Amino acid sequence: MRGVFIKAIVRLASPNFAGGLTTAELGAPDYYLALEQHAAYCAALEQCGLQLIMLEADELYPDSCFVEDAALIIEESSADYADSKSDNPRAARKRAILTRPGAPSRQGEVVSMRGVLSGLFPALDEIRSPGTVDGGDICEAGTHFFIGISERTNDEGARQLAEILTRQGCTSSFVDIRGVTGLLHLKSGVAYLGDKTLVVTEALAKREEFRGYRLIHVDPSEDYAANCIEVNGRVLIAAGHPRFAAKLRDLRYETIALEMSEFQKMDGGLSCLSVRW
Ligand code: CIR
Repeated sequence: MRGVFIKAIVRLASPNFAGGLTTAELGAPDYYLALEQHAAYCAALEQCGLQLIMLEADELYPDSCFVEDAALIIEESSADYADSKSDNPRAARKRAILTRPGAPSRQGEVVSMRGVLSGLFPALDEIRSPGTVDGGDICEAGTHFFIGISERTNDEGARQLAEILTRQGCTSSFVDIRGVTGLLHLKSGVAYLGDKTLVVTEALAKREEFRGYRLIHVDPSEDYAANCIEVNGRVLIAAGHPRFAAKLRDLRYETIALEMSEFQKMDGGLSCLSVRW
């Protein structure tokens, strides 16, 4: 069973946010509008019941508001836990994993993430050199994790992560997205909504790795919408994607649409603005 999300880490964009990495060619983001959009994003997470841990902006790392890339929190799924007599099975034991972002300009983001997570979790796992992993390449689907091999997440990083996941009783499979046009991260093209259901772009829809899942296809004109997040029964989606919004509505999902234009200009999506657990 997928547990309830109770907390999330978010970080404010810094005034030099526009100096981060991007391939989007959508122009420079407006910092003040980004702050407004971020505030709406945070409010939506709170509306879904999450308690937020808000980190200060960090000018040393213009991409650091994309906190998802620096860490991952997983639920242990060991036999011990499954058999436990806890009266609250949803209060699962969680473990934190520090990643090692693939872009050299982002690797230092892990330092402050380590400080935050070590105050919240008794022990941290971590990806070590020469492995690299961006959190955006990790798609949790219950106790299974799809790990994207991308320009940011290399084979060694994926191997280390798979090993950590196995130790926690989870399974994983690799999805090589190198060469798929327009996909920075795996989760730029796939999202898990619970109940063995994945949202996928056409570029990923036929992948063998996703067989056995119910697929919700994103219209190619709305690829950016694939990066959506399910939070405690609601789905946060990027505003401005009417076909996708209608499709989810028809499937009886409750959605919250959020303006993401300024983050999209920096190749960011909804998932990357928070670490949720
Ligand atoms: C980067 O290129 O690393 C940032 N400008 C955007 C990161 C987006 N992260 C994500 O989708 N998980």
